[in-house]
Amino acid sequence: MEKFIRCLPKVELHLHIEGSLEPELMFELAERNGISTPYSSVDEARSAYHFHNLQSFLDIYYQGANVLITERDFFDLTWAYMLRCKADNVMHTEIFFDPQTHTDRGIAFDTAINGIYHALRQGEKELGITSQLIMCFLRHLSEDAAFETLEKAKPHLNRLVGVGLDSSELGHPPEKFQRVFAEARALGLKTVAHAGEEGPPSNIRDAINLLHVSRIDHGVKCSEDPELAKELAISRMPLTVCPLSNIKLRVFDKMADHNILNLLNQGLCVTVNSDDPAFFGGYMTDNFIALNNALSPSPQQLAQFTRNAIEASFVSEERKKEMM
Ligand code: ES4
Ligand code: ZN
Repeated sequence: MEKFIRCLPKVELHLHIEGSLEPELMFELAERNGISTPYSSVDEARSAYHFHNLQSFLDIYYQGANVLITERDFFDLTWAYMLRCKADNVMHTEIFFDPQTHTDRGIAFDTAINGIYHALRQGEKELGITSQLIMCFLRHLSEDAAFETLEKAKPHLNRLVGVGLDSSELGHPPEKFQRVFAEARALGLKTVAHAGEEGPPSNIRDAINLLHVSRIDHGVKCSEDPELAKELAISRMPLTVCPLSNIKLRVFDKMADHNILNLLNQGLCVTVNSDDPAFFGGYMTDNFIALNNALSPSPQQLAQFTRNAIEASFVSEERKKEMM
């Protein structure tokens, strides 16, 4: 089955590029930029990656991003991820970046997006991997800060397929960003949002009804509201589920408790994704293998995750047909 999983063509729809920063590259970039990290070695960094909830992870994740200074740093980060996609048989990927994590440190919006974008283009040319870029607003920051970020994105609209909403879900519900999402949609951008990761099912409803999202990122808490789960199945609203992330951040105690297979069996458009693979213990193949080991899905179910991701992706019908 591992061979089947390795060979299975995959589509990733939930990946924070800053969360793909491996400790080895973090140290390389720190040295190149003459800055220090809180860790004395790669092993020490890895052993600090133990989390008890989302916030305890976010604190370490934002700190890691401090080594990203130049356009080349963002390129190198993204290129390393594209090579990983190749190794994992990922045909297409739709990645997030968090501009505010960089602009709030004095790094220009353009520096970050240029480096990321050029690596994505090289990935398409040299590796045949197609991609899209989604800019996320940090929901623990203000609505005004999100509007300022959207303003900075305006010269780059042709490089962005959509906007998303990430960071601390508890205390920062979707309604806080209703107006900025409306403006993003008026600019022709699609919308997605993290909802129902740690927060209640009502955040999933609000992301749909107030932010008009095309996908829910995570969404696993929908099973606490069976009526909502039924509606998600009927509407085929995609959920970008991240199994290893959910275990590392204690959304579920263990993989055997994960609800992804139940949701699939109820007809929801669930997909498998890696979220922050450098911090959570693995990329796409690793997530599939972890699911396989704990839940023993059939080959048909594993393939359905890819079909769902193709259905949920923001690519042309022509590219979808090619991937199906
Ligand atoms: C994130 Cl796992 C997760 N949840 C919310 N925001 C995030 N940013 C990066 N990873
Ligand atoms: Zn995420």
